[in-house]
Amino acid sequence: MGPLIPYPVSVPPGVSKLRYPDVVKSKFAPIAATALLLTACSSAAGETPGVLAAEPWIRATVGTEQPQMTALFVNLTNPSEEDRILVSADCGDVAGEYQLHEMVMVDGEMMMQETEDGIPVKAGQHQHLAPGGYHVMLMGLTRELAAGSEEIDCTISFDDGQTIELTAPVKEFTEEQDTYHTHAATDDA
Ligand SMILES: [Cu+2]
Repeated sequence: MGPLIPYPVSVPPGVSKLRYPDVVKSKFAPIAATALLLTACSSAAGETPGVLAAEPWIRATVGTEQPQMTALFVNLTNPSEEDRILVSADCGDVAGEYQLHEMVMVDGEMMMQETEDGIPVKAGQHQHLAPGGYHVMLMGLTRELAAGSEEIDCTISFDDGQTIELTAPVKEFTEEQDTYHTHAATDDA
């Protein structure tokens, strides 16, 4: 468990209050099908399906308050009947250290810290790594990341040994992210 760190992302009011659909519904299928940036580690036929990952992105650092750190965000779905835990992430030499972070409120301030036991992806549910929530922290960045400048290959690993390779474009954090989630939640209601 690391120290508390001020959250470097300016989160628009209300973002942390967004409610995402918790249960995987058939309606999610078309969304997942469009997310072909990912390559799930294949499992033999008959085995429990692995976690799915969609829409990975890394926040641009140009012009931010703490350009030495940023975060990887991705939408995870666990279609299986077993809880899974995201236990590690690695995007190569772009950062010196990778941590899984959670948000905590301290005296009304949003802070982040390393999670004690990874990031849970419960059976039959989504887990959105998004600004204001769980994220993969990239610390000790070795270069500046401008929006649209590159796509970074990352590998995320789960407690059962599954790994997923992601190609995460560098993007600005915009309200587009929230709009997408707001619509998804509304559509699902
Ligand atoms: Cu963090």
